[in-house]
Amino acid sequence: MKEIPELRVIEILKKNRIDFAATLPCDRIKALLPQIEKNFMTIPLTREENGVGICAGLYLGGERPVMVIQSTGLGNMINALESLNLTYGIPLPVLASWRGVHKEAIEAQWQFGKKLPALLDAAGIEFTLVEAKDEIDKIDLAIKDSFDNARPHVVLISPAVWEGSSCENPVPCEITPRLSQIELRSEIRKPEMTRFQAIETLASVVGDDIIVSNLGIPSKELHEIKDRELNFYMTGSMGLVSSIGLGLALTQERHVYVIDGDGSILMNPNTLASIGAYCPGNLTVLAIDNAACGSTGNQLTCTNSQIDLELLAKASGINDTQKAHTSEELKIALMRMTAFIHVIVKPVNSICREIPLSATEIKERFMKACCRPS
Ligand SMILES: Cc1ncc(C[n+]2csc(CCOP(=O)(O)OP(=O)(O)O)c2C)c(N)n1
Repeated sequence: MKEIPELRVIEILKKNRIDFAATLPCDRIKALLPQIEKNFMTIPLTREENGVGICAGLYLGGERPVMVIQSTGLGNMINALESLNLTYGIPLPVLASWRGVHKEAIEAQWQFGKKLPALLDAAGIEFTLVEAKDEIDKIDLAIKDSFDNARPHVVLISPAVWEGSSCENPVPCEITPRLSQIELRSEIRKPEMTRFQAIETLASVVGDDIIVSNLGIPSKELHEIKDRELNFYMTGSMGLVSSIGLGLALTQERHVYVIDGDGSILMNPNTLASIGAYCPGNLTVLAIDNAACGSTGNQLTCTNSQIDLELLAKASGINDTQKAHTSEELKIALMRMTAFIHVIVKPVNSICREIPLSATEIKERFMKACCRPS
């Protein structure tokens, strides 16, 4: 019997002990995606960059994730692959349906698709081309390379691979009829505490749980207040801290606290939709809102007068939300393990030392601590 290429890919993923797949569709892999869903815990994405964060969290928590996407999505992943995966040494095999080259009718695919190998090469990201069915086994080597060498590895899979396949296409599912209603009177008062005080409050209750902290000054403030192995300090990949927190929460029994910021949440609000889809009971996002990009000099964001992050979280499916203006209010919300705490603070940055750890040191001590029973 002729081998079905989609099923061969599934075999390779299983052989490599893949357990999670973060996916975003492409027409050319529409028969592969249901097979992925059938065989692995699948996280549907709304933006590929968000998947880089979620997969990093899954890996830090001890799992072996893969991403399955359209190659165009690599365009919005490059910064994250550089500043997160390559910087910290975090593996990520990416199976990308390579558009723009083989029998491509859509003009919008041509520019990026043709240049993609050169772009990946220039970015120092490992990649493998799979241009025909008999090259599918190259995927096995690419996945091994990614995990053995703790780096991302992109596999560009030509649509030629799936041509003539007898694999079934998915049955479409319909929208669920429902009534949506948000009832929330959300008052933002004059800020009373600083971000430093909010982080101090978190540090006073964290116990043996995990904190993932945002790039820039929040990580330095946390380090100053309470450096610990179970702190994962981000130094780049703006917008992905809550995505990493989500990935971790899906793998851990410990509680995962995320220190996020208004500027960062507004850069990747997709993360709220992903959190809303899973709402793991062991995840708390502290959306520390100083109405500014504090770390870059307090430039105003639109939470200043336009967007209320608590409403945004609710609208994204995170029902368990709370506002906190004072340390006491924050402590109560933390004790309740509220899923999303909108923490209103003044735009004040503390003077803190640089974190004296390399990215790989942060990762290694964190992963070691994560493996120890709480
Ligand atoms: C993609 C990208 N754009 C811009 C920056 C520069 N940058 C670093 S931190 C930051 C502000 C983060 O603001 P927020 O999330 O509100 O946190 P805060 O520093 O106020 O606590 C910016 C714009 C970056 N690192 N990455």
